[in-house]
Amino acid sequence: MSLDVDAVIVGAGFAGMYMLHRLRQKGFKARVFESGTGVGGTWYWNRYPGARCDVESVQYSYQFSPELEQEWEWTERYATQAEILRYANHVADRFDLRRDITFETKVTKAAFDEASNTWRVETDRGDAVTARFVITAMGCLSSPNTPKIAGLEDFAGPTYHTGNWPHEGVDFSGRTVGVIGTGSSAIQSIPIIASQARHLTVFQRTANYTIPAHNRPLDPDHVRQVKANYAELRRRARSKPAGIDFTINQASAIETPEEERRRIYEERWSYGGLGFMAAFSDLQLNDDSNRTAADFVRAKIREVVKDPELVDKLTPRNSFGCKRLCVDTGYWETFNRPNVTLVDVSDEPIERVTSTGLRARGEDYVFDCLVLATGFDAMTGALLKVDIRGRDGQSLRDKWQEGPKSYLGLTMAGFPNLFTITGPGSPSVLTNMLPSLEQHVEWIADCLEHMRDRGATVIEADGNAEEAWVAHVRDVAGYSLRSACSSWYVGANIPGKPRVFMPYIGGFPAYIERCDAIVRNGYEGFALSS
Ligand code: NA7
Repeated sequence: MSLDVDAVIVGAGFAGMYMLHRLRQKGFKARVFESGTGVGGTWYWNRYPGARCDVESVQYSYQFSPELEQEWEWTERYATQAEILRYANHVADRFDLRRDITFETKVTKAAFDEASNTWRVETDRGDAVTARFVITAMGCLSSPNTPKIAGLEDFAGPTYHTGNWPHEGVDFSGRTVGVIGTGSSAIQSIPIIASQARHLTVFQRTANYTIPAHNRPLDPDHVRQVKANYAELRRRARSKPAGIDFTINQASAIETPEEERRRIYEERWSYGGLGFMAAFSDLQLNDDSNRTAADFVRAKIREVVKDPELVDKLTPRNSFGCKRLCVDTGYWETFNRPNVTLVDVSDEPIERVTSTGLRARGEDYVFDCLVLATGFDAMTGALLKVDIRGRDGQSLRDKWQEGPKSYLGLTMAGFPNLFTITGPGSPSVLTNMLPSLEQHVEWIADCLEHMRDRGATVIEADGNAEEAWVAHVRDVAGYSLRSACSSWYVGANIPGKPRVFMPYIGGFPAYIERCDAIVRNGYEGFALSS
């Protein structure tokens, strides 16, 4: 049977773009399908006001090309969505990627044909492509969650989801706005929406922790230094659990004398950003240690927010960093503004959306525009939207009925020649996504090359190896307080989703070592055949 391409890649975000480039470098033919009109993935869709990456720009960037590293100029400590999207477009142009990307086309089905050991991939535009391999590069937070709130379709004004924002932007000047949600997207957008809108009403189900970004233009001297030592920075980052070059304090929070502990927290707070999580080594391991961080942040809220009733509502009750930690610019300060109202819907769900606003806690709130900052069906949502069928026609939806099961978050038993970049069971969302996806892309490309060299046409994860990996992912998660609260990490934001801690929390270095060891041991846990 003739193949149309060696590999179909699903998605032209950072993972799909690099996958295409890497496969081409190794002489494989690939076709990328992308539902958007352009490249950039997350940064293509999430154009809401204030959207930024909360990993510093010099680290949230590709490292596969030293030339690219040297020529691209980041302008701020944390890059805006617009700047990251420009970078993605620059990469697409620089490496001439577009000619192998089909835009505005969704992959709807991928089925493995056991007679020919190939995949048949179908799209919503009627394409039918045969490929030896399918590689998903669909992102972990790419399937927007629109909550099933009664009456949502009755709202007369415009409704926007932060994860699917209009390309032309939205000007809220002089308008009244309702925002549902207080996760990262809300925390980034609320200060900006509040500065434009006549009035903003925020509906909060769970109060969240956030650390100030202290964003600033990048100092050219600092950039010169980074560029002169980029390889060293990348090496250090790779040796850290999150794949980000933070200074990790190995001390225990609870065993550190109070005054010293406060000094350390203050220092991290003034520096800003996600590095706050590394202030002590046991913040996610020990309840008492965690409480010291939680109390420190709660005290900061009291310092900033003037109205004690608001302080009470804005104070998170869950453990610190259990939901994804946020990074903000002026979030709590925003609630001191006279044009902002906070409605706590933690104990009573929003009753319904009406034509003029919404009804909650027995009251009607009226506004012109509604913003859903309600997150995503994380990690599995995008994959399960595609009808993926492996051996014996088994569907991925059936296989994952009780939660995702994979070997390394990369492959699955019963689904030969299918790779999932940053899939559930890999470090993915607990790390800097760029180095994480680069590691997956390189592992996959090396694997395909290895197969070609030895004449193998099929690779498949062994069921026992998969089970052992799933158990390992679950066991490691059990040590962390992060697995204990209702977050999107465990699927708790999607009604009916099985409660499983989806990413691998054992750390990036341990994960890389495991992937490399598997290769050294002749693709241990995989069956290769011709
Ligand atoms: P998140 O972090 O999942 O936040 C979604 C927010 O929406 C969160 O506050 C939710 O409350 C809230 N939500 C969701 N459904 C409802 C309903 N039905 N009623 C009220 N409130 C609701 O998504 P983001 O887009 O902010 O961030 C996603 C990730 O992107 C982020 O972690 C970074 O990694 C980048 P809840 O907390 O579930 O009670």
